[in-house]
Amino acid sequence: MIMKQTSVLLFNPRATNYNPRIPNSILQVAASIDGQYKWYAVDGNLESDPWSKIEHYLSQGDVRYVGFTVMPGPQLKQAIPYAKKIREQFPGVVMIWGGYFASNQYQVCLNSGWVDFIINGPGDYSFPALLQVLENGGSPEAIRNLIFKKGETIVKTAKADLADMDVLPPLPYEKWNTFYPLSRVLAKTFLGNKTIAYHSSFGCPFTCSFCAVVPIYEARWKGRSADGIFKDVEMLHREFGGNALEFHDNNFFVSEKRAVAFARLIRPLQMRWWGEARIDTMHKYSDESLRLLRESGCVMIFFGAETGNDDVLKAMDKGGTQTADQILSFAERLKRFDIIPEYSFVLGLPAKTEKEVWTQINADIRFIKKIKSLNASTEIILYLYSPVPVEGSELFEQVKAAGFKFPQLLEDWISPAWERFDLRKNPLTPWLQPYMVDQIKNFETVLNAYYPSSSDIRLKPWMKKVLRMVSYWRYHTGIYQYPWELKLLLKVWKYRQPEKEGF
Ligand code: B12
Ligand code: SF4
Repeated sequence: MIMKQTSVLLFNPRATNYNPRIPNSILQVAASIDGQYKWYAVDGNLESDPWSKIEHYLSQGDVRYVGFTVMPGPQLKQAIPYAKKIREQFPGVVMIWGGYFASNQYQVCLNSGWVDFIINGPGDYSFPALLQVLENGGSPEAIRNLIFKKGETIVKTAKADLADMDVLPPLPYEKWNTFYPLSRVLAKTFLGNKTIAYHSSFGCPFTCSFCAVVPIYEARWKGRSADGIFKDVEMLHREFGGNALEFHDNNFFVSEKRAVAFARLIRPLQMRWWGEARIDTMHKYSDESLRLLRESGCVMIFFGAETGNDDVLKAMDKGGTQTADQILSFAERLKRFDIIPEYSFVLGLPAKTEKEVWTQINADIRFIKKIKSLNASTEIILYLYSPVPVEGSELFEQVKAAGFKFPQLLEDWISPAWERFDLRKNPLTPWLQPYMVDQIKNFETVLNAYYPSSSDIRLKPWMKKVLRMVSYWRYHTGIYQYPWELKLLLKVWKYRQPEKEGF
């Protein structure tokens, strides 16, 4: 293969201030062009001033294409102003965005005038195909998973079939290691002090109507084989000292066969590991499989419990088979296997009346307390519902009818209010009243104090004891208002909620 003269710069905007992870998004994009184009990487998580690094590369004159990976939330704080600056200072550079924000909010990105092309979903074949057309001529319309503007019209090309991850090129860890030592992204977590972040499957086979994965993957899922995953993990363990593992798949446990095969392979390495799953899927796993997962080091699994209301679960299109009873009994079941269930809830969904919204919030709070009484080790993650544009879903239609609108300008996404919205912490949704948000936040504070997360490795056992004692009366009486004393303690001890960092 002949290496092209033109170079590509890939940028991972800052997503976190603590414990950066292996940037799988840009690594996988880099893999798709490695050997064909010279590429550079800038990781915003590892730079105090990424702009000067970007400017340095762009001033060399060989970079013609810049690729940003963009998810909603903090990444926008660098992605948006840097894209603007690149357009102003280096107008000849072609700007290509990918990632969940870019794919789901493509209009506002393209209308900014700073983004030329969006890779809509996986970029493994589309990105090199786009570069090929831009270098040698041809029609971008023929490229799958692409969105761009032709005059004033937005062209959205057809979706490609999901790629077979076992035949995709390996991630260029060694090359990335020449930009930044890989050890810097082997994070210290409750799983281990060098945690590998690994992404082993595309998509998800379900269609929950609040989920950003749905418009991109349209209920498709495809996973790498257990052997393929193990080979990579074993290499990262051997070559780079990785000693724990975090799966970044949307739904790692879709296939029991694959999960069990992987557990058998990884068991001798005795690494602690974590992944995301669905309750109804895993409730079908046999006891033997669950035992094996735990023996292999799987200590915690993240589940979207969402709500304890069966009608709301149905309206969310949670796949049909998840029920409140199942959420409770599965938490109890996992206790037997010593696997910690990490249950996330989406509170503040729209309803027909204000009273219904309020009643549901309080019902969910009671439901969460019931889960805790059955399995106190269950980790609870609370999110406020942030609409995702799942066109055609009943929920999104309801959201639009209630007067909700996304920002019309790209820059508006970095206003403080929208940033909190992205973090699923802000009620820009018209049906959610401030007193409702207070109730959720105050309950969350009391819950965090009474049951501090075991994934916060900085909190000492004595601190947890004090927090529990001080919050006891609030938790049991249900008086959550104004929990200033708890807020102060959590702040002083720098308590870190798992969802603030994404996990
Ligand atoms: C790792 C991760 C993080 C890391 C950031 C890692 C980093 N970049 O430095 C951390 C933990 C910091 C994080 C944070 C958040 N995250 Co996050 N995160 C993920 C996760 C689990 C994996 C991303 C990943 O590496 N995927 C693997 C790669 C290979 O897949 P990919 O990104 O889709 O990339 C492919 C294509 O999209 C495309 N592509 C992507 N980028 C680019 C760029 C170019 C140039 C091209 C050509 C193509 C391309 O090609 C790639 C290869 O096929 C995803 C879920 C997921 N499975 O993707 C959620 C996810 C992206 N996060 C999400 C969210 C909302 C957040 C938060 C903003 C909020 C939250 N509460 O979780 C927080 C921010 C917290 C904060 N710091 O304040 C959501 C986005 C949902 C949405 N509404 O769009 C996701 C989808 C999780 C979910 N299912 O809800 N996150
Ligand atoms: S199961 Fe999870 S990843 Fe899949 S569609 Fe539902 S919320 Fe999204």
